[in-house]
Amino acid sequence: MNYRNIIILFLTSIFITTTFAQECPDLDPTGYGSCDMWLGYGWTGENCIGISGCDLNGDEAWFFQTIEECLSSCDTLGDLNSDGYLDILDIVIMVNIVLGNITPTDSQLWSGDINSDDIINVLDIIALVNIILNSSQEDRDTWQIIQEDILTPRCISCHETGTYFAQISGLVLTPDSAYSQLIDTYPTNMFASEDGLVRVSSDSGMYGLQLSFLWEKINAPNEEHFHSEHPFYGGLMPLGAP
Ligand code: HEC
Ligand SMILES: [Ca+2]
Ligand SMILES: [Ca+2]
Repeated sequence: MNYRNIIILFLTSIFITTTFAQECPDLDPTGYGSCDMWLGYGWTGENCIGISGCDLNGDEAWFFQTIEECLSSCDTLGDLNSDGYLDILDIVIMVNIVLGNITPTDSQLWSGDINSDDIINVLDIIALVNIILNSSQEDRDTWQIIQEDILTPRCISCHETGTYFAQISGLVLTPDSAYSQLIDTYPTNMFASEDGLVRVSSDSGMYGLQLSFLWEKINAPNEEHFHSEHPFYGGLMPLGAP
């Protein structure tokens, strides 16, 4: 897998979602009485934490000796926000960890290290994107998937020739023009353009990602940064979505 295609891969995985069954029940750490007796590590739904109490209430199967044992039994590789789905939200969190914008929790350190080499880096991002893509059993090429699954249903209601929104954004995302309008082109937004961003950079790896305005426009967990540091970059896309 080539680093050069990471952004395209990244885009591809938007709105493709993989579901799986969560293994362990969510324990309530305050639910075992007010004694100080050490019970073990248990899964709370987001993380594995140490739990004390008076007795195990019949939950002995869900308490573990070490945090690693707990994470590997209860957490899911790739599910960084622990919502039971593998999707773009997990990729966005992982990218923000790699960029140093988010300090990962124990659970994220475990679930984000897809290739088990004890660090989270661009290789894990590629691995996660691959897991998500492979699960959807695609035989279309990447750009076709982006166009048919993302741009056409989610974006062209506004970004279509002749609409007012296409006019003010200067961006048309219908199949005949999306690729040529996105890759290595300058944004209409003059603040982003002056900052040296292109819409989607074909530069390699994380550097290309940081140069891409589209990344800024869809990186929802980073919304605060987006609005405070770039007050003139416009709205997050798709505009008006939750
Ligand atoms: C409800 C209408 C609407 C939808 C849906 C929408 N956009 Fe936009 N888009 C706009 C408007 C309006 C602008 C210009 C103002 C701004 O940047 O906020 C814009 C600007 C942009 C820009 C910056 C263009 C530039 O060069 O300055 C990008 C990139 C973008 N949209 C991508 C997308 C993508 C990708 C989607 C689908 C996931 C999408 N938009 C969905 C209305 C929309
Ligand atoms: Ca998830
Ligand atoms: Ca790793």
